[in-house]
Amino acid sequence: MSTLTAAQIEALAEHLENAELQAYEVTKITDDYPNMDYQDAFDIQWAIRRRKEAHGHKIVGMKMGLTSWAKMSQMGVEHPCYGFLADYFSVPEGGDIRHSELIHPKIEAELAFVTRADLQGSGCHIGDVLAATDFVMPAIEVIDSRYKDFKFDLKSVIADNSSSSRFITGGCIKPVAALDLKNLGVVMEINGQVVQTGAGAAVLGHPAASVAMLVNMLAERGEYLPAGSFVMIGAITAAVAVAPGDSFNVRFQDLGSIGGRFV
Ligand code: 0L1
Ligand code: MG
Repeated sequence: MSTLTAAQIEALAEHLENAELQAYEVTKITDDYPNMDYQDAFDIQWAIRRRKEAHGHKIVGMKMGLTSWAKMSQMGVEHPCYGFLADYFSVPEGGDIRHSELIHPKIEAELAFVTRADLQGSGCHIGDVLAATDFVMPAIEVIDSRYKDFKFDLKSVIADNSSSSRFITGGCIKPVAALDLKNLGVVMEINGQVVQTGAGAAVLGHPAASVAMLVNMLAERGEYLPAGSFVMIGAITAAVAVAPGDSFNVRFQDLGSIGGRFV
């Protein structure tokens, strides 16, 4: 069921995409559309995705967000969400991220799964994901909610592509059999100071559970995850705000590290 018209979906997609591209804050969209539902929210996100593709961008991956209980309670929402990753969101490892292109960025330590077989829900589970995974690699996500003061509800954040803005991959790739994914530790440093630590199980009890949830959520729209997909699983640590001049380095047990700098 949806409550918004096709014209309202397109107008809200344009509104949120403009805020992303021009790096300005907006009020959460449920303030103006209190009766909008989850289908409306995903329709807006998918309309933003179509706008990117129409402008010649490639969709290079998917991300899950709000996959830890700590993050859900930190942000005051009650369910994980997903978003898409466009080609220009990708920053090279060790590269500079221009803070002025963003509103109020925060970084998160994540893992990414790259698949070698199609995954289709409903009923997708951890075993399906592990069997279909080619390799796992470290990832850092830069989230940047377009909403004022990073405050939103779940419908508003889904429409805003789940705060996606930049990501970095690096370190080593390993097959799932070579990793203890639940106990895989991460240490995040900013300007040489340890600011966050965590382990893979922070993400829905097992990192592969996040990919399974994505597949099952995609199935609700008749979509699936094709072989060769890159999927970020959501934050293992809390998100940390960054300022221009900050450099970061995140160490991932058995998978190397990823560093970069905000300029
Ligand atoms: O976990 C995430 O990638 C963030 C999803 C959206 C919520 C937020 O902006 O904190
Ligand atoms: Mg994230």
